[in-house]
Amino acid sequence: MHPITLTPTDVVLPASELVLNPDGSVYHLALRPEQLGDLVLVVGDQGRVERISRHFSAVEHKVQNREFVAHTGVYRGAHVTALSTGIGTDNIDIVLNELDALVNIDLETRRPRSQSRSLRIVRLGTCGALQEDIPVDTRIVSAFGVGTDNVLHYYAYENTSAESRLLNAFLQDTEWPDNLPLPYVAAGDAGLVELLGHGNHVGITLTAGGFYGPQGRQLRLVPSVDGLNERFSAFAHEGLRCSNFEMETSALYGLGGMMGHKVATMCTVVANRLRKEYSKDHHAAIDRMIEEALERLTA
Ligand code: R1P
Ligand code: URA
Repeated sequence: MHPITLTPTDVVLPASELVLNPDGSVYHLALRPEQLGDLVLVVGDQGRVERISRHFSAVEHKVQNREFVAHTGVYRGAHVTALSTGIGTDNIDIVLNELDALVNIDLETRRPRSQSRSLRIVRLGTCGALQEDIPVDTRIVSAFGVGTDNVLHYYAYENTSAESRLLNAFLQDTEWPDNLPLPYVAAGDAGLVELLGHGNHVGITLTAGGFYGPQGRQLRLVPSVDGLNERFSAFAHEGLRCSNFEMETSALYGLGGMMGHKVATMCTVVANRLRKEYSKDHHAAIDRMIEEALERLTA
């Protein structure tokens, strides 16, 4: 996904648009530029931040504002920030814009920098598998995010041809219902997907705008379209299947890619929707994912 255009570097961003705290930190993340690592590991769950930073040889900075907890430190000589995003692509909109502001906007002059900097941003999440042969406690790396949320529709972007091919095939093969918002597609960084995907499942991730109805779960309320998950599980495109449901990747890939950052998602499977199974010890499986990701990303 590419931006159609970017804000020119001579534009001074007003106080209402680029919101800064009195200490100069960005509004929600409460971080200043020097408090951010070059590798940012984003997680939904606040509790997972400490599960990452416990591996650091030194923790240099800790901050919390609302659901956004950040620990910055050193792992094998690399400067790493573990950051919780909370749940959903609406939060990813905040997190990605503020991470990008930290590195690509001069917060003193309030102008976009002429030389842009690229972060590595890797989501270490949890997900529900949409394939019977992907068991709980295994890991899925997202080659593409298909967003059934709405966030990217508010940005001026154009798709790559691979993204357009996937979107068209997905709409056609799933007979996308008229009463649902139009999906969008964004690719992850190919190099990171290859690095993290080795020995793991690699697939197309569906990013939903909710955990229950938008992922076809039925408690007391009934989903508006019957059998949608079966259509997703049956979908395959250019060697990739619809592997999993989660709630952040499409916006992470769309916004991160447009801003010029390298982004990827790896998720531990906590639920298998076809086998109707849930992990018996998801914390242990998540810890194994964290160790594998830290190892590979700093090798
Ligand atoms: C739902 O339970 C949450 O778990 C998944 C979903 O994407 C959603 O955020 O990811 P995290 O475990 O990273 O939060
Ligand atoms: N996170 C999700 O969004 N869905 C699942 O089924 C499991 C984790």
